[in-house]
Amino acid sequence: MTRLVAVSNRVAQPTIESKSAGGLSIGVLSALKEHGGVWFGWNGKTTDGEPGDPKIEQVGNITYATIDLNAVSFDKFYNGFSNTSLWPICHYLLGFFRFDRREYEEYRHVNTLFANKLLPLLQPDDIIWVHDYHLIPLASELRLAGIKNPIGFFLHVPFPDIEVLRVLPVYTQLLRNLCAYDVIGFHTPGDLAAFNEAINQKEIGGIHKADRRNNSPDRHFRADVFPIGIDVDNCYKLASTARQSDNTKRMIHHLHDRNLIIGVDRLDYSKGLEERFRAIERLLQNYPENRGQVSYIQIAPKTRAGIRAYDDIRHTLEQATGEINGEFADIDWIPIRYLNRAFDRPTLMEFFHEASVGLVTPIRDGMNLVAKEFVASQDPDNPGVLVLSLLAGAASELTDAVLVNPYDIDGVANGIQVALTMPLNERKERHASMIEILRRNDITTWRTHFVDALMQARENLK
Ligand code: GDG
Repeated sequence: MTRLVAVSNRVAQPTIESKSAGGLSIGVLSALKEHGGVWFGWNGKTTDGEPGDPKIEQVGNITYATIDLNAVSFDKFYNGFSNTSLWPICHYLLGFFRFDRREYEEYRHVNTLFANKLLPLLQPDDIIWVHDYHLIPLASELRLAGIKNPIGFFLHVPFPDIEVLRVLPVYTQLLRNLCAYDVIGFHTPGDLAAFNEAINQKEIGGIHKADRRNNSPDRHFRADVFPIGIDVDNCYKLASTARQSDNTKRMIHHLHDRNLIIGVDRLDYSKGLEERFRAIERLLQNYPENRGQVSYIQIAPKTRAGIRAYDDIRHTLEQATGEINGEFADIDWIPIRYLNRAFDRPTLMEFFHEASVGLVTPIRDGMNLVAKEFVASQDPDNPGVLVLSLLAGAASELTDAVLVNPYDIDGVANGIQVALTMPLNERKERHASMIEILRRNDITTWRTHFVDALMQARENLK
């Protein structure tokens, strides 16, 4: 029987309490829950020595196979090349980019290690689905070890334009590594177009559409768009238990019937939080009627502690919150509640349900699941309005959101004002049209289309 083997850097293990799993884990877990299979990757623990054999744990229809990583190796692979070279490049944020060849070598070493630890677990009929930028060379490593199974790769972050990609000294190697997969998936047509342009560059020997061979004369790869989605009904089910959780009751009590504006993001400089806080300030300056009438709650659980840019953004936001609250707060009201911690998923969906405005304004994002969860959590008879960055992948599907450029502080403030004052009929129409898109491209469609593409790759080889 065909097993689905998902591989990602981090595995969200069921036995470890994790309130903020992040977009990749949410997507992989939902796909595996439906299909069943194996999830292989790092368990979140570092050791002084070399990692041992994978620890196997069966929960329901999912087999979790996880390994430790050596602490020094992890630092160079994850904090270094993955998150200080690749992440900024993929998000067009070159001011955060740094390159160190030793970190790149460790990145390759960890990919070799992943391949070696995964090998003994693989069966001839398995289809393998590798996730995200941490593991681009994995298929090449598995092929070197003789693995013939179909292997797919899904990129959860944007694929950058060639002129940006070229800043990375090792980009040609990584492009060749990508071409070793049978299926390469992106969130948006723009990402796919950027990839196609990159592989046609002379530097990598120009892999043309008609001749997409991946390291062997009998294999071709398919690159395509698979926009990640959510479980729409599940979000609404969690959301519509509103006013039941203790946190939600307390939140509503302190809201005093004011309009709630909500943001939920991993604490990451790509999420545009500083610009968003300034847009709230501008809203209160440009539209003073909102003073005392709106409450903005920003939930931002910490991630990637140990990378300087992530500590810096925390300090910047603490300072901005202090300044804005200092300027506008009254005896019985503060404009911004900035919560630097995670909440459980049902509570988040309940908060979305209560909000008049969902503020999702990343300065670049592969897709952005929060935008989709916000829409799915709304009451169709009285929905809140999504204010969405044009630079998030989700904007290519959710065209009925209030679309804004996150760098344009006045523009975002204006977008929030439009959302706050939007008539009920228009809110209902926009919501209905977005729900239709969310249902069409939901998590099942994402998983099914990708797995079907891998099955097809196997057929093509016969
Ligand atoms: C990457 C790409 C792409 C957030 N805070 C809490 C919490 N979350 C959940 C959200 C959502 C997920 O984490 C975040 O997903 P996003 O898509 O918004 O962003 P990334 O983590 O950057 O995800 C992104 C995604 O992969 C999927 O391909 O869309 O572009 O960057 O589900 O609800 N969950 C809980 N508590 C929190 O405090 N429980």
